Amino acid sequence: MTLRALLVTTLAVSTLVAGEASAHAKLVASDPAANAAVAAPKTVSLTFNEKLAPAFSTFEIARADGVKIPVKTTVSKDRKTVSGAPRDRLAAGAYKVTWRVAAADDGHRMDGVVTFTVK
Ligand SMILES: [Cu+2]
Repeated sequence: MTLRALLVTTLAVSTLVAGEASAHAKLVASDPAANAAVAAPKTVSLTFNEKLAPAFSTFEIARADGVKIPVKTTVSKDRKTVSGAPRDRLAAGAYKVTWRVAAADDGHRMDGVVTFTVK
């Protein structure tokens, strides 16, 4: 291994360790999966790596043109998954799920977006 390669590897490892040290809730899975093209889903669910504070953890679904799809979300018993059923069947097109959650342990808030397409 050259010195340069060693330096790059060391840097990559420290970045990884720093990322894992933060206790923030991270999205680990979603259904539909991010960027997937699927049949109209009956429910949308997002799973995180740690327990959430249910009162501060939810998501919204919007079409590509910004129109929101009514959805009531709930947090699972193990408090790691937020799910909700869109009130109406989702028509073909692109959708954006904008989530906001708070970690149960330290209350830190995180947010993000998952997109998927209905065929
Ligand atoms: Cu935190």
